[in-house]
Amino acid sequence: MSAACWSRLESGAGDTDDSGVAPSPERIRELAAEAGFDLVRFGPLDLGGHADHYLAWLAAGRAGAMEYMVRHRDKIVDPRTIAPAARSTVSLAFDYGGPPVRLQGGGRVARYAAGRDYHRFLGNKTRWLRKELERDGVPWGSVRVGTDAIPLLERALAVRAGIGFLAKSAGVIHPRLGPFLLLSELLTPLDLPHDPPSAGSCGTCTACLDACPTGAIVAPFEVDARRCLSYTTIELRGPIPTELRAPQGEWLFGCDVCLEVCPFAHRGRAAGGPRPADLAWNRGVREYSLVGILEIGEEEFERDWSGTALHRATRSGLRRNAAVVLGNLRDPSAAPALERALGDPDPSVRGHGAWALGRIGGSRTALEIALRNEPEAWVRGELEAALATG
Ligand code: B12
Ligand code: SF4
Ligand code: SF4
Repeated sequence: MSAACWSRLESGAGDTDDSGVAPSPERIRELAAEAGFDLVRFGPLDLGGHADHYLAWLAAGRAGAMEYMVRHRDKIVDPRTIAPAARSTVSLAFDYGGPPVRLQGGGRVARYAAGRDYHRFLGNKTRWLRKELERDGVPWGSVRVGTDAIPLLERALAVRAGIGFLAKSAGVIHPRLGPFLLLSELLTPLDLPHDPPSAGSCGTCTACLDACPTGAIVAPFEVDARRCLSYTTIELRGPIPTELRAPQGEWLFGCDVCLEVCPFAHRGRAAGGPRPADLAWNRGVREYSLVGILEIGEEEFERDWSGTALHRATRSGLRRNAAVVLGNLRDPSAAPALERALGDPDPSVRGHGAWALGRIGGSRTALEIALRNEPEAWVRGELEAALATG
């Protein structure tokens, strides 16, 4: 144990006495690897310039309707408010790279969402690590677990700890493992020796800015969430802005374009080799087609999609997204299902179904009948637009 860099654990940091022997940095690195993490680094809690950048980002309205980002602003910019005794972060990363995720017959899903919900499996790994640290003498209850479970700027903490470099896509990239990294962290009362900043940088590359289908990367390092497909297909409730539907292309849930075009993309697990069980595609992704999703019932949705990240989009959101993708694929064989969708109880499904039929063409009679019966003004607008363009 390298005691030189250790101070005694803070008095009152946890619920038990603080006289335990703290685990060494080497031991923590070993345990993190045993838990299944690909990277572990130690860093400060202080966010440096990231806190101001976050506040400016919020002030510019870039968070859209993610009001929790505003509500928890004070905690997010100062991690000590949620972990007063914390002194260092144990920053963790998991490489989820792999082949593109395609549904049968068309439709794409962001790679991070194809297996089990990462909040669960990475959360379990991180909590296991916390338990081991407590077993090794860190006061019980003094360590907070991140994994998108508490208000934290996870990328900022990861960059500060040297997990990877901050990329122009706003992501954290490791020079050897690439951009397909999920982040997690422990806020600990330990004085851990901080790791140096990561090597690597984007250099003069701008591939992600050029390729983003919606122009959501409005400047290097700056994403306007309101334009990002990961926001419109997952976080946004209700109608997707009309101008963002065609650029959605085949993306049913999330988007990997800024990661796929990156020159660092074909590294780590993305380059091949064995894959952990947590990344095996879930039943929903394996078995459903876009029409199957458009017509999915509540019971099937819960049975086949709970425990996956896609569940967050809600049944209504996934059906809406499926309608948009069917419209973008312009496959006439989807028209009967989309015509049935015009009579759906969910206005979002009716409205996006109408838009999709407008893209495919035909279906005039179904659109005209639906227009006569439609109670919602915005859906009537979609039906009229579809009749005008179809
Ligand atoms: C809200 C959110 C989103 C939103 C907004 C994204 C965004 N860029 O802000 C939406 C829904 C659009 C989204 C999309 C995605 N997300 Co997301 N998301 C989050 C969440 C919950 C908060 C992010 C946040 O605070 N954004 C606010 C902005 C300002 O911060 P930021 O994105 O971290 O950007 C940093 C840089 O911009 C930097 N910066 C920029 N300029 C400057 C200048 C200076 C001087 C400084 C100092 C810093 C700086 O400051 C910011 C903070 O450090 C985090 C989890 C968490 N709790 O942190 C996951 C998280 C960021 N998402 C993640 C992922 C995987 C994605 C997607 C790839 C998913 C997908 N395939 O569909 C896309 C990527 C889109 C993109 N290019 O960013 C991972 C990123 C992992 C990584 N290696 O970077 C995270 C960390 C989740 C996790 N635990 O792994 N996400
Ligand atoms: S996830 Fe897609 S839409 Fe969002 S910033 Fe990246 S490329 Fe653009
Ligand atoms: S595509 Fe280019 S600019 Fe974008 S994150 Fe990768 S290296 Fe950086």
